[in-house]
Amino acid sequence: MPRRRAHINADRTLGAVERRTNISVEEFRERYAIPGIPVLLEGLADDWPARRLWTFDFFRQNYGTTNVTVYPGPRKSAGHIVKLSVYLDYMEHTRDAVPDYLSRWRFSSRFPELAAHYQRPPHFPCWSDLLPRKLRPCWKWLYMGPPRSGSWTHIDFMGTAAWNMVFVGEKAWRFYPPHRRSPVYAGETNPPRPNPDMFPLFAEAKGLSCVQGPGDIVFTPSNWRHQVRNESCTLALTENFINDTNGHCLYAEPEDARECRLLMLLAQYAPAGTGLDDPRDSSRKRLHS
Ligand SMILES: O=C(O)CCC(=O)C(=O)O
Ligand SMILES: [Fe+2]
Repeated sequence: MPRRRAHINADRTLGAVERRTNISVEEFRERYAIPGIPVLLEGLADDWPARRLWTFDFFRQNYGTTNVTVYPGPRKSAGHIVKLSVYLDYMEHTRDAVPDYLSRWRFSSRFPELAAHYQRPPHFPCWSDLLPRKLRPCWKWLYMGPPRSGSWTHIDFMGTAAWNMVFVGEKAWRFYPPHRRSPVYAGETNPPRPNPDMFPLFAEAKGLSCVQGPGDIVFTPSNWRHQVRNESCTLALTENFINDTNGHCLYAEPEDARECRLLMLLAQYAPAGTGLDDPRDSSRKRLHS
């Protein structure tokens, strides 16, 4: 098998995301989580039952009649509902330039057995675990998509960080560091080919890239803009988290009532001294570009 590409060579301004094998919790925390540096982690999920069980056939056979919402193109847009088996057929055959994407499938409340097929690595503790069970947000999603599907440049919600694990296929990631006046224009640009007249600074946008394959976990730190493109038919899991390494990134401008309630809950249940005492304190703002 050819050696996986380390990163996307076409972008001269993108360096390679570091690739680490069997990293300890302590080293991950000191070198990547606290400073907020993306990293690709190998070997953290080798013993999950999901590594062996989760294939497209497995989902077709066991969940094919389930309704899922798929989204046309990588922009946030209204989705439409289809049976999972119908989407998998589409995924395997489509030649669409901008294909429909099964993204953000909240599988775990309806199918808790799936969540039992893996165990979150101890590298990513989350304050949401401290909330009473029935108030806990469910920050777990499955993604399935054909080549050319993916997610446009964005920052994850509420200042959370994320880890993402691929089971089948390959994802190409581009990361751009937090920056008040970001040359990726608040994610308006769609790398790799934004219009230079509209986005003149983009050519200088420095960042990191990597290609993630089965068994690799990608860590996205809080406030890093990132873009993801599926290179082949891809099946992946993502979870977001907030803990003492990135709690200072939780922003004080909730976008809706649900986020507001969640911030209040975290302020109530997260450990003392986290800086979350008053989520309404507007001095703690999210980074804007
Ligand atoms: O795999 C993807 O398309 C996007 C993953 C991601 O960035 C997210 O869930 O926020
Ligand atoms: Fe994301």
